[in-house]
Amino acid sequence: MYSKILTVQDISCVGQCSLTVALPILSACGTECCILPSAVLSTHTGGFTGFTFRDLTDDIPSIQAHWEKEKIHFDAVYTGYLGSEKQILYMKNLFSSPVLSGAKIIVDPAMGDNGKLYKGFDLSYARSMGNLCHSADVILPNITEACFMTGMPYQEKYDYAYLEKLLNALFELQPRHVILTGVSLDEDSTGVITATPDSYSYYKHKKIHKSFHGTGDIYSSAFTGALMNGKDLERSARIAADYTVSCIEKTIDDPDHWYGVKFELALNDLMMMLR
Ligand code: PXL
Repeated sequence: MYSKILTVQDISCVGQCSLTVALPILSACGTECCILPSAVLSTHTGGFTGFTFRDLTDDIPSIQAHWEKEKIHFDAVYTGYLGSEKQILYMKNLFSSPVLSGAKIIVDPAMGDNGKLYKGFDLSYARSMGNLCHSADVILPNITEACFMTGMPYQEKYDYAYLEKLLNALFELQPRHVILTGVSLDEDSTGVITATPDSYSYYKHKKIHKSFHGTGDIYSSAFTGALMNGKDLERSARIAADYTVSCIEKTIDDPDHWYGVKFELALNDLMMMLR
């Protein structure tokens, strides 16, 4: 099943995140990857200082208008890091454009981790992102992003009761499905929850005790690639988790490689999992 996916996120020129991972991963999954860059940064914003930031918000309406004129159509859209609140509003408009009629809508509300928002984002941005979830078939927040979008308090340690509350709060945003990432109920494991409004399942895997930039983008790209290869939600969530772990394992022994993960070295594993 060859599908054409539009992904909207930034170009961090250096840093193995957003478009520089989404493009190769979606291509490796055998899907056509079209892009709408939300901003251009010299590096990502985690761990680097003095990075440049060119906001491309104002280019979005004319790019969309051109695609509409050309009758271009995508089978899915996957949004990640967006450069401004106005851009979130533009995404709402894009989601209802003929270029995306009948398309799967996948929203990764990439804006924070470890209880904090990334540099440049505030509560108002988080609320707007929560609003964008309303149109989505699948949203892929981590626990931090889920808390900021719903107003639930962030906790480092939690139990199933807390997670159920968080899922209920997320479903009030009215996405069709939720994949909640980075769910760790004990010291040695982490995992992902795949949820509909009535049920959820937990895929638990080994935890690597170091966090890396860009793994959320790698997860969402692999998830989208698997889903658009006809895998069901749960299977796609597992494939993406196994691939992300494999990327981290290929990086962990290299202390100089702190800004991202060597996802390229595990692309073959991902392709095998899609067979
Ligand atoms: O990986 C998420 C991400 C994407 N884009 C930019 C970022 C980050 C995380 O820090 O800074 C620019």
